Amino acid sequence: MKNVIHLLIIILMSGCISEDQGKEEVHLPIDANATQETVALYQNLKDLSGEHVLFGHQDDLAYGFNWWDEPGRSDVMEVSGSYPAVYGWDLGNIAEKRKDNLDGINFKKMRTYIQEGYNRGGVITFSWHMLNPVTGGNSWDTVPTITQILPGKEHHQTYRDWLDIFAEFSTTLIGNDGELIPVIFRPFHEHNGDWFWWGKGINDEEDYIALWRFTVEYLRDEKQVHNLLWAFSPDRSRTNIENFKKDYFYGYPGDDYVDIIGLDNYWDVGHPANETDPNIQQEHFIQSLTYTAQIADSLNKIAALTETGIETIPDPESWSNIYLAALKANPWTERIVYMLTWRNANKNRENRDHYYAPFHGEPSTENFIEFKETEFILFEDELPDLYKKPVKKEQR
Ligand code: BMA
Repeated sequence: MKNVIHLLIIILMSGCISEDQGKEEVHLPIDANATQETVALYQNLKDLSGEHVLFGHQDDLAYGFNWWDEPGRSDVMEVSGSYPAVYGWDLGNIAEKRKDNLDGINFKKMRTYIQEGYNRGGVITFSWHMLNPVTGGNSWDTVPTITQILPGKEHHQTYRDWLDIFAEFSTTLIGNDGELIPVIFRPFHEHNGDWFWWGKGINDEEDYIALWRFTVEYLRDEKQVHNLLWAFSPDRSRTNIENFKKDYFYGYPGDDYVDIIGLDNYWDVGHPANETDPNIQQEHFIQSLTYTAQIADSLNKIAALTETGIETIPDPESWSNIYLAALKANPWTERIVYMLTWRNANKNRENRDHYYAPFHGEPSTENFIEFKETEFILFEDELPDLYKKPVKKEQR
């Protein structure tokens, strides 16, 4: 009898294991050698999708609307009681080994902010307003560039050198747990626009794809960077909503080169250049999120609103009426797993009102607190451990 029970237990267990393995197989990032924490982050985000949206903010720990470089501070924390769940950082200027990024954040300090966020359980994402490797100008120096930096081309070595610097920065980010900090890397964003040197109309689509693929292969296979999840993020303003599912794929490098199906959408949330009626804009916002989530689902990937916001937050109820309303609009929009609002530029340094999240005394604060308090939206203080292997839903 004892033997029969033993056998039964073994049979039952092996059933569980193979089911687990099956699940893991379909949930793996594109890097087969991704670190355990990176895989866990990917799987946990996928598990949270449909249940919660993580709130994120660019440059959150480095400065705010009226402070600069004061340890522990964060506009989001000061108004809501919690740091954001997602921290965006930009590596613009790193390639030239400059001390500071393009918005004045010292790279050594950025490293400590990244570590602080990770140690508290937050998610880190990088964009890279990369200098132009051909002209030495900035990201907005829109001369045809990609064709000159691909393998075998005149400026290829410069590009490789810059990736080496990126690799060195990314592989020396270590948390208090002694592990490499996973990063959602979102290179060459908004490439369907024509404002960056990697953009549409300036380069051929196949060159953009070749650049993306080279970048993945070089960092992953040659430089052995294994703490990255790769996010693709076209801009909504250069898609036709009627044709979104086709337009989205401009420059798409392929399923083996992308983990996160992202969308940058400032356009439908009140962009000053968008003259569409606000109610229609809201409908378009919902449609764009619905389609993004459907695309992600069809590819078995994760969907995210990789950049959003309205400069100066003209509508103080927008956290409920625009963002939450759209994210909760239907079971598809609910699958967006995080949203990243852009930076709160420091008023003294930049002498302009360029902020996208509330700060102490800013009129949308009250509504932002309501937004934070909904069960659906997660800030850092509500996060599960995203870096541990996920517990299957039914075991929670
Ligand atoms: C843009 C603006 C710029 C900034 C750049 C990179 O959207 O905020 O001021 O330099 O992002 O962060």
